[in-house]
Amino acid sequence: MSAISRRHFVTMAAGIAAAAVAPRAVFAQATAAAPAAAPAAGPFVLPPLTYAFNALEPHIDARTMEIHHDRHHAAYVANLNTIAKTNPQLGSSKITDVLGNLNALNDDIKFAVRNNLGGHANHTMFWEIMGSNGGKPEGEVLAAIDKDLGGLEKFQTDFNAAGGRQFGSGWVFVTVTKEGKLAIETRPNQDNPIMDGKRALMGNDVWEHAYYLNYQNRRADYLKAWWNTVNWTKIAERYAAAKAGTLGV
Ligand code: MN3
Repeated sequence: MSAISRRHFVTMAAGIAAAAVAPRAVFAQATAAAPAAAPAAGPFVLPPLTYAFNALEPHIDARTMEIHHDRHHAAYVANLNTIAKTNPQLGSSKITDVLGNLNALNDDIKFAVRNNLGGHANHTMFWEIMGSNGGKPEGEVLAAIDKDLGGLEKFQTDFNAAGGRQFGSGWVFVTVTKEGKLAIETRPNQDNPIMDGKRALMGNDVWEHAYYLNYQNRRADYLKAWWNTVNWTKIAERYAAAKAGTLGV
């Protein structure tokens, strides 16, 4: 091997090694089909939507989806990459580990990590559990809804009511234990159940940016319509992962 080709090989090998390590920090990896929505300027990557911006219409309009994903979520990712420049351990840690132990962080980044990594985790879950081929809850998830949440109709009514009561910005979640037990819980801002040692099976974003273009102040109408976007196949996968102890964000 000549010096030049050897150097080329070494560079390539280093690149492959870096690529093999990098996905550890990228918990929602890009699929081959969808281009990344933001340039990779650090260890955190905006996960591309796996459906079109208009796929959830008329329940969530394309413009809201585009702004929500490409600007709001992208901003959390960009902020994390900025923090990671001076705190590289942030980019090489598991997101669930960081969110589950925020008090281990230095005071100068704790608040920003809580908001931006929480926002990154929340939105990654949010895009994943929506889609145009929603289906219905069945099997184990339906059995858990019947057992813990009083059946599908009561669950949806109670979930919408909790989302409506959340004052200001925040989220309404269904949390899930390793035993598969479900509960409806809200969180303010970009807090996530991981911060309390729990996991979100699913959740809805009740920040005004999630619905204001189409629904203005009618959050209740948005909460009701949102059920038409829910991808129960994904939620069944998340439920199985939660029971296996492998559910990420
Ligand atoms: Mn949002």
